Amino acid sequence: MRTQVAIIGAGPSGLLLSQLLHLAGIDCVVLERRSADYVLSRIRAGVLEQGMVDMLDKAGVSERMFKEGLPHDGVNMSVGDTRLRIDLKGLTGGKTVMVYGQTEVTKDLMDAHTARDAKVVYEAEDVTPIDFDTDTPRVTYKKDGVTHEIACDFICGCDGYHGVSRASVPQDAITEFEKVYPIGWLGILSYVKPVNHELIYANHDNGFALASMRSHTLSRYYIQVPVDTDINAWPDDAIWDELKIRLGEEAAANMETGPSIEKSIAPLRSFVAEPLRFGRLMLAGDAGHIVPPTGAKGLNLAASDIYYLSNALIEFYGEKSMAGVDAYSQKALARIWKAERFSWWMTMLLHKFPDLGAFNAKMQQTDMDYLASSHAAQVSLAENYVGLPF
Ligand code: RFL
Ligand code: PHB
Repeated sequence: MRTQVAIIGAGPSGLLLSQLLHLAGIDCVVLERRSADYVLSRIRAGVLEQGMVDMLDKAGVSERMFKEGLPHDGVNMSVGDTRLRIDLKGLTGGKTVMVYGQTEVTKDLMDAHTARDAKVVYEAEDVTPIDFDTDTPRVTYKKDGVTHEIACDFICGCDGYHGVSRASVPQDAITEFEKVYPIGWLGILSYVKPVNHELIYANHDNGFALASMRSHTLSRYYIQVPVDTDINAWPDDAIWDELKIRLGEEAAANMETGPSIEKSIAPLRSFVAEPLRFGRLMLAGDAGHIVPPTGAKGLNLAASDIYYLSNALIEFYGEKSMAGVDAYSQKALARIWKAERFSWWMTMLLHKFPDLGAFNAKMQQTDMDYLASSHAAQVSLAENYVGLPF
C-alpha cells in the first residue's frame, strides 16, 4: 500500500491533521492502536482556545461545537483569602474560550472521517515507523494477525506520550526536558448542574480544586491528590465533601451532587522533546510534549502543532518545497515553550506542594495578591489563557 502521509494515532492531533490534509487533496492513512470506542471513552480536556475553534471550523467540523459549546468570557481563581475573576474578554480585546469536551471534538472528527470513508485503521497492532532517515519511509503494522506495510513520503507521530513514534528515534538524536510533580488530579464527571457559570480554580489549604463543566447539565470537577493515591480511597461522597471545602462556602451552597459516571487520576508532568522532526518523521501533540492540565493547554498545543505541520506538508506538495518541513520543529517549539511556562506557573500558583517551604508559600500568596492588584499581570494571564497567537 502507498500513501503520501502516514499518521500514527487517532487522537485529536492525528484526526485533525488527517482532516486538514484531506481538504488540501493530500492522501493519508491513520493507524490507531485502540478501538474508536476506547479513544472516545477517555475523558480529558474541556477548554478550547479561539485558535483551535478556528481550526476546527476550517476543518469543517465545527457545526455541533457552535451549537452545543459554551463560550466563556471569564475565569475565576482563589488562593488563600484572595478571590479574583479574570475578565478574559475585556483584558484581551474580545477573545474568549470555548467549553467543549475533547470527547466531542474527537467524535466530530471521527464522524467526518466516516462520512468520507477515510482510511483509518483502528486496533492496528505493532505499528512501527521505519527508514524515516531516508526519503522512502515506511510504516508496518499488524491487523487481525496479518502484517501490512505502507510506503509514504512522511510519517506523522501523533500517538501521544506513550506512543511508538518518539520511542523509535535514536536516543542520541533527541533531548528530553522533564519536570514531574508529586501530585495528581482526581477527576469526576457527573450529570449535575455546574456550580458556577464559569470555571473556578482554587488553591485551598487542603490542596487544589477545579470546578469545570461540559454542558449546563454535565459537570467536571478535579481535586489535587498525592500522585500514588488509590482511587478506591475516594468514594463519590468523599469527593463531593472535599470539593465543598476546597471551593469555598458560596460554591458549597450551590453545589449539586450526584453519582460519578467517570472517575480517574491523572499525574502532573511537564515534558518537551527537542527537536520534533527526525528526517521524514515529525512528532505532534502529546507525542512531543506534555503540560500539566492546570492551564488547559495540552489539547490546544496539539492543535497549534497541527496548524504548523499541516501548512508545512501542504507547502511541500503544493510548491515542492521542504522549507516548511525544515522550519516545523523550531516554529512549533517556540509556542510550546511558552505554553509550558504558563502551565508550570499556573500549577505552581494553584497547588499545595509537600516540600514547598515557608518562603515559597509566601511567594505563592504574593504572586496571587500581585495578580489581584495588577492590571498588567491580569492581562498576561488572560492572553495566555485564551491562547497566544499561532
Ligand atoms: P492523545 O489524545 O494521547 O492521542 C494519541 C493516540 O495515539 C494512539 N497510540 C497509538 N496508535 C498506534 N500505535 C501506537 N503505538 C500508539 N500509541 C498510542 C493512542 O491510543 C491515542 O488514541 O494525543 P493527542 O492527539 O496529541 O492529543 C493530546 C490531548 O489528548 C491532551 O494534550 C489533552 O487531553 C490534555 N488535557 C487538556 N488539554 C487542554 O488543552 N485543555 C484541557 O482542559 C485539558 N484537560 C488534559 C486535561 C489531559 C488530562 N489527562 C487525563 C492527561 C485534563 C486531563 C485530566
Ligand atoms: C476540564 O474541564 O476537563 C478542564 C478544564 C480546565 C483545565 C483542565 C481541565 O485547566
